Amino acid sequence: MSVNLRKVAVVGCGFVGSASAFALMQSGLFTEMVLLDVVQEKAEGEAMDIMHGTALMNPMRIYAGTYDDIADAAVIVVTAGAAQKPGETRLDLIHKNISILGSIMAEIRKRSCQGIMLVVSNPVDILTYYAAKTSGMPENRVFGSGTVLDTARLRTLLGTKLDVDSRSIHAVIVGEHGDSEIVCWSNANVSGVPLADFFALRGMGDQDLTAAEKEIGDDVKNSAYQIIQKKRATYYGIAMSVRRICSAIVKDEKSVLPVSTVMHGAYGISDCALSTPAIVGRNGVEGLVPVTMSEKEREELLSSAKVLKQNMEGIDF
Ligand code: 6V0
Repeated sequence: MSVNLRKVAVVGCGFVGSASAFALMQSGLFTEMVLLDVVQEKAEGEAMDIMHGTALMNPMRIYAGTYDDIADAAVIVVTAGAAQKPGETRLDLIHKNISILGSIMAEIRKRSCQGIMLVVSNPVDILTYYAAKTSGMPENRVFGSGTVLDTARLRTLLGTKLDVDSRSIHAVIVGEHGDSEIVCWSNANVSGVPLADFFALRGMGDQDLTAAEKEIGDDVKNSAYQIIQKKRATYYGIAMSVRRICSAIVKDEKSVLPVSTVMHGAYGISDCALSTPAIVGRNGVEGLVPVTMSEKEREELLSSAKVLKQNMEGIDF
């Protein structure tokens, strides 16, 4: 079946699915959107609600559909599954969400989907690996939102600290989307200006930089826990991350984004999926971009892969 480049599907219409659908409706990237949820009424209600906004925005058809409807979608966004409760880690969700993803992959496998599958449900790296192995789709067309959200959080906090547009900040988080993730401080810069120099420009010294690295790194890591504690779920930030990734795909932007992909030896890592900067375009992940890291960051990346692999033990891929 050929791909309809103007069609997107969202599987799972909870907080994240509905916020992503809302962001995608406003993006103008698509003219057709299929929503699917195990609770059919949920998909129907969200489709109606979001569809009413199209008269004020972009013409678009939005409806609750079936797996047959999603087979020709350019992007299938998977957000189905249990979310973290206060105090739970992403890795605590593995078994519940592997079983949910298993039922979704069984449906995807039956159809010859030629588009791209973007996994968002947590733990996103393990579920991405599972989806890549079980969907029947080629690996370059199955990837996870990974640390795109964490990197956005990092750039936002650094932008605030430095009083500069966060879009001018080049800094990336690699590894697990979760507690073992790594901020690549060693190559962070503001439009090519090293962080230490930009701190100096703002009247701050090396000690301020060291303190900020610790404080901001912790804040990024803990932001999901804090938001869930305060409002039960996180969804706007990830919805905008989904929109950003879909834009890279549909417009064939070849953007460098830290999405989660199956690793085959880069950085000494294989047999798991995690985030490192990758080129994203119409064909999905078109290659990894080798990011310069300090020795310590490299070691932490290897440890992050180890954490993921330990948590994958016993799962039938
Ligand atoms: P939610 O609000 O409970 O929504 C989950 C939805 O999935 C519900 O509407 C369910 O009915 C639906 N669902 C369950 N099983 C199926 C199935 N077999 N087929 C179709 N739909 C199904 O959770 P929320 O939307 O808050 O979170 C969804 C997932 O996204 C969770 O795993 C979160 O941990 C994860 N997130 C991932 C983020 C990331 O950066 N990757 C960020 C935020 C949340």
